[in-house]
Amino acid sequence: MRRAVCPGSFDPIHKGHIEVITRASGLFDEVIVAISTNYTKKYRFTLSERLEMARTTFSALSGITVEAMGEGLLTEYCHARGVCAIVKGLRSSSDFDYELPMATMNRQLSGVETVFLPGDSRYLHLSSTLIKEVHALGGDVSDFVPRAALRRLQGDVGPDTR
Ligand code: COD
Repeated sequence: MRRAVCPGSFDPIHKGHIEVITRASGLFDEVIVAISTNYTKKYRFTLSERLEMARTTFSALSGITVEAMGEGLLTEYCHARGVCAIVKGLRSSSDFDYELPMATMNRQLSGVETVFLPGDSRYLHLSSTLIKEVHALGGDVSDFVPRAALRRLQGDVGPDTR
């Protein structure tokens, strides 16, 4: 069983994330979408809201599961969950410059490899930050996020307090 992890904040999940995660699931037996919680970071959505958006998005796809990653090192999470590879999407050379030291550190810490997938050209401009800003200023982001994330952005569902 070759299990990979796609880690991220997913605040909220968007179509760039979904496209990379779906392609990763074609390369591995199982892909875990691991949602991070970093208490020094300010999120728009709670962990349970981010879990719900991702779980709803991938509910029809076998081989993709969604769970919380916790606060610790990603390499410890990989070890605990029997993960052999970390999959990251790349939008630009600056993403690569940011990701390469983490990939090297993670391999030296634990032997886990990082696999980079080039983002799809339709979604290279997408980031959760930009989507939240465009939405907050009244722009239509419905082409960029799954229905579950659009509902959360629009406040059509109450806060998830679990
Ligand atoms: N197209 C393709 N890929 C994309 C796009 C897009 N439009 N947008 C984002 N992505 C990729 C990102 O490159 C990233 O790989 C992934 O999707 C998730 O993106 P975000 O923005 O939701 O997540 P981040 O960048 O906030 O997540 C950072 C991590 C949680 C992955 C990172 O901080 C981490 O590994 N933390 C664990 C703690 C740890 O081990 N630290 C030491 C590292 S050496």
